[in-house]
Amino acid sequence: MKNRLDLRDHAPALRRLDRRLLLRRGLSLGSLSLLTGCNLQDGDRVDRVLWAMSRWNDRVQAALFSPHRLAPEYTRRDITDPFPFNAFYPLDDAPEVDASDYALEISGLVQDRTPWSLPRLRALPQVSQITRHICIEGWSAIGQWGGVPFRHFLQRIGADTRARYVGFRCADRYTSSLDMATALHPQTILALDHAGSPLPVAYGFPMKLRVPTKLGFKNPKHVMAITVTNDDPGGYWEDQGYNWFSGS
Ligand SMILES: Nc1nc2c(c(=O)[nH]1)N[C@H]1C(S)=C(S)[C@@H](COP(=O)(O)O)O[C@H]1N2
Ligand SMILES: [Mo]
Repeated sequence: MKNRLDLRDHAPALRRLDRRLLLRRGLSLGSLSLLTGCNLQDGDRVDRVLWAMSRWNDRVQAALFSPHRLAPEYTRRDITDPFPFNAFYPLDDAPEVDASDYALEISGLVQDRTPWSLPRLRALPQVSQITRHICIEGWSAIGQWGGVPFRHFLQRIGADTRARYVGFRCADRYTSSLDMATALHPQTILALDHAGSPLPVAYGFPMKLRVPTKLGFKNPKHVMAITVTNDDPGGYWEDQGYNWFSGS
């Protein structure tokens, strides 16, 4: 134990984590070193230890994620108006995607890689949901989104649903990714509408992923390309240390 990192150096942060684990999951920090499966060495930087914890947290969250547990749905009266805009740049810089030559790219572990035009996406079965979007920056808002159940879309393109991840690339070079269980969740939708009309530029025209079981940053807007893969695609915020699973 001598050359192990002394976790007591980070007591306040760890106490908070311990409390959260205990409250939310009935786990304790005592089990952490056993469960991480990584030896925390003396030379390890604190950020590496925290990354290791975050990856361990992903595994615990993925194990506890239920494909059947639904995010709460709300009524029209609950809708936040105006709905907030957020991106890693100001609204004026949001990408203007041309609807007429939009062609959603498909790659990876799928049978049919034919790109999708907007009329073809609109011809698929559509659903609508009123759910809460929660941003890691400390705000949340209730909105209405409409579009194609993503599970249906994945089946339609012959995706290998045993693959681990679905990755997204956006018109503004934003990227994100989902685990397959979340991609197949009944409330995950390939959204084309916001508040009953085609998505405005602010909220991701012409298409975004609406994932009410995930934090806002895992809801990519202006999606141009989708890939099904076993190699963790990461993402814009995921790669900067935001917890990858980020359930809400
Ligand atoms: N393409 C793209 N998608 C994105 C982002 C972005 O900067 N670019 N920001 C994410 C974050 S952090 C949030 S909170 C939501 C904001 O979505 P909204 O503008 O519809 O509220 O979009 C997510 N998806
Ligand atoms: Mo966010």
